[in-house]
Amino acid sequence: MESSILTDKQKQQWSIDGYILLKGVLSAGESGNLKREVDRLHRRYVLNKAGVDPKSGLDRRNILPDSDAFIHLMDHPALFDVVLELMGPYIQLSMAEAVVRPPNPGYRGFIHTDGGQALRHIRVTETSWPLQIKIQYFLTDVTKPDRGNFTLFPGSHLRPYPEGDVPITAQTPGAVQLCAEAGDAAVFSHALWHGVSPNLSRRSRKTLIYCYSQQCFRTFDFNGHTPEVLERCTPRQRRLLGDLGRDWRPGAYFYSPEDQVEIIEQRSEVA
Ligand SMILES: O=C(O)CCC(=O)C(=O)O
Repeated sequence: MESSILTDKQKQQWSIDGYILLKGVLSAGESGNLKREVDRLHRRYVLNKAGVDPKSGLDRRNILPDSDAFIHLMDHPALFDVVLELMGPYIQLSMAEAVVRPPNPGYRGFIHTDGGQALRHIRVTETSWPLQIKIQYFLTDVTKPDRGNFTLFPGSHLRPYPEGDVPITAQTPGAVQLCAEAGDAAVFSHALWHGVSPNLSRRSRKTLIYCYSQQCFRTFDFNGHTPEVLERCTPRQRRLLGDLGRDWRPGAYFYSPEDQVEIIEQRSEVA
């Protein structure tokens, strides 16, 4: 990609802090529609189950089969060019998750890095493509701390974070609880320590989390996709889901296919 989508200030924040908060990337109509889809999943997979605590939240992975709106979001025009600018074109979608975090007084929140034991030990330089990024789309307003805020430790993607016996929480010095409105999105790098604050409000916080990784990695949420999902996708979306245009064979991911840049950098199409 030749021109930059990100401003100098955003690029600087990405390098130094390891995240950026993008304001108003989804229209009110889009975020409202996605929130309704998340509410539908919440009812279907949690609240409508016999004997469930009505205050239960939702943490549903691999949501692409559940709605075309979730498929469309994987290369949404407002965000996908940012993904390409940060990561380059040799990428795949690694996860798509819907989260509802209900009020939870007494909960301390949690902080972690993604990718288990290994990924937190890999800290790339400021000028490197990241191994992975995540986008958190906010579908409800979270305008004050302790409302189930997405919480992060700026700069922790560049240095070993002190781990010890004291649990790291949203109250640990250095933690930033992001305040955001429905339609905003936070983009963050793979080794950034992050998590969620307690929700002391009376409203559930609702978000969608999409993760992209370099194509030579394993995906987190998917082990292949059904023809039913792939038929609903554009060629670019299918490529993001691992359809390389050829059958898997040893070495299939050693290099990306020759048409990778052409397929991935085309403008978004609506499926
Ligand atoms: O719900 C949250 O904000 C936490 C998200 C998170 O921990 C993650 O994306 O790994």
